[in-house]
Amino acid sequence: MSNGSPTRTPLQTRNLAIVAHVDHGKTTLVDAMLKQSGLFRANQAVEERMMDSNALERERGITILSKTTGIRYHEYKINIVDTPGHSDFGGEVERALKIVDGVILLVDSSEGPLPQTRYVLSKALEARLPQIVVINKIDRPDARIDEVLNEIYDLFIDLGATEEQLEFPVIYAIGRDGVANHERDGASKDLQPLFEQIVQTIPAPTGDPASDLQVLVANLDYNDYLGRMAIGRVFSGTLRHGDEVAIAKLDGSFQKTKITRMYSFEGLNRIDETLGITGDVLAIAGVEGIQIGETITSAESPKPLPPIQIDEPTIAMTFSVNNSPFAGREGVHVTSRKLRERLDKELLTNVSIRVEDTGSPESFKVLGRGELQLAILIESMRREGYELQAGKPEIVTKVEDDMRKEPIEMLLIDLPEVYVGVIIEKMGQRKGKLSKMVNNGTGRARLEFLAPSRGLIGLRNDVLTDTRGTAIMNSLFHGWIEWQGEIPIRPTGSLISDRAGKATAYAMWNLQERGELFIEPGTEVYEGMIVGENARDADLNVNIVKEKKLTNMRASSADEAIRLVPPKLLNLEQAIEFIREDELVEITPKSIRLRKKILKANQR
Ligand SMILES: Nc1nc2c(ncn2[C@@H]2O[C@H](COP(=O)(O)OP(=O)(O)OP(=O)(O)O)[C@@H](O)[C@H]2O)c(=O)[nH]1
Ligand SMILES: [Mg+2]
Repeated sequence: MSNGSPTRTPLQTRNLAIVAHVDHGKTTLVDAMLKQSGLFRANQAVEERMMDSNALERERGITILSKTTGIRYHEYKINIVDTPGHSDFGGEVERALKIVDGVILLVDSSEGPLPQTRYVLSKALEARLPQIVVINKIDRPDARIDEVLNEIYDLFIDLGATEEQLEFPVIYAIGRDGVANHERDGASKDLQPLFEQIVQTIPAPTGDPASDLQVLVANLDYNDYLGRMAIGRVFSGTLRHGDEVAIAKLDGSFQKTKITRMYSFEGLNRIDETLGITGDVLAIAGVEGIQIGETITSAESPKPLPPIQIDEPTIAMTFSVNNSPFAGREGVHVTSRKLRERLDKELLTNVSIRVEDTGSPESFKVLGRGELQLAILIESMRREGYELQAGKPEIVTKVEDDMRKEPIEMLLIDLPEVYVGVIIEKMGQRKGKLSKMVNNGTGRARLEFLAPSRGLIGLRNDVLTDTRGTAIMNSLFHGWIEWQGEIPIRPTGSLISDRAGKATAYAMWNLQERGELFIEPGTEVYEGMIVGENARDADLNVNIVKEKKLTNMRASSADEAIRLVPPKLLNLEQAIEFIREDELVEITPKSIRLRKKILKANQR
């Protein structure tokens, strides 16, 4: 056990979160901070982006969940929360901000502030958290350091920052190389200037270790031996191993319990603790049934902290039991009870997700912050052995002042000039209004739109196709507006298998001029399964299992000459973006299939 000395004071603790737009280098900077705090042996091989520890994070190269680590710097203990930068995971950032006393706002030296920079900064300003601005990746050949700094000032002003808030310190960094400086061409070769700045700018926790206990629970964890664990921050008082405490539940009740284990965070490890004082961030066991937002507090004079409240979900999808003809072939968890249990488990840790009943016991309405967030949930479920079907994502609307309102988003598209016309036209169809256009003379332009969130569903694929993969798109929830009327959906129909069987190369060869095919030859299909996109606007039932009649065969060499256009195998996000209201994505651990809700051709 370490660190249990009661002589420690909150003055030696710093709690901060690193926030930024996606990919601006947060997790990489944390790597460098961990390495330079002496946690590893000199030549110890460590992975890149150590904090991105779950499989989906590593595969996709993005952070999905906020995670806490801690380092030592001289006599200080610095707890760092690495947050995700993708807008769908904004709930993770909001939650992280509840347990810190300041933030590092990271901005890429070339990309500058982007929509999620705006979002995280607005949340930090709202919470009155001091910031250290880090202009990162200054090694980029296309760095625009001075311009970016000006853009950051503009953003602060735009968000109503006070004079005092505008006096943020600026650090220039190459996170990947572990270098930080106060001046853009400073001589420091390590992160010393950043560590110093943290100690100076991020205030020590206030609150009295001698007063009544208040620990806010911001995250949950599970341990096979210890059961459910709460990850929280001590806001006041002192917590000891074995203490009898109360959990102030979200419903206002109190539940007595005994603390059985406590850990602090150090690098990638957890350190056994006997004592936690004001300001400490701890993982705590002995709190079975605890939920995010609840307070662990004194049993004698309980003082709950305000529960964590975060922004509402904006998108909904129906998850239902797989009832396709292939149901149960590939998954282990296939019943509605299993589905419900899994969703309930998700609700415990994923604060920005909601689940509603639909009137049918077979399906649930799952609400979240975006398509990616829901796709990640589905992806995790299929890896755990679940089968399910997902419907087309819908935007959450609300009625206010007798008016039906829908969310709008600020959308930023950075693209080569030549595509500006095409994209403005496309956005027009999706009810987007161009609000700003910047052309910085480099051959690329930046378009800013206000568009209904509905109009953004499936947009990414479209824009990438139109711009040959060169556009960069970012969007941010902007507010609510009056329902904008119908938005034309996918202009194409589906190619639908009219019978069960195995797709043949011969049939596919004949079908490929109709549109793009989604499956490989040999794939097993059922009646009502979508096998491609029809170039025309109506659905078309096709026979994709047709065998070549032997009598018509010229020679066997002709058969080998069949050259199929490679099929477009949709990944989960693409499949979700593709389907219409009367279609579903069928997800199993092994397959992603698309289908009509009504399978029988003669019933559609
Ligand atoms: N040139 C350059 N690239 C960097 C630097 N720091 C990070 N990168 C690269 O930027 C990319 C994104 O890095 P991450 O650390 O995953 O970014 P992040 O902000 O954690 O991303 P999310 O968590 O998904 O929002 C990676 O390819 C890094 O190698 C840097 O200082 N210079
Ligand atoms: Mg990251």
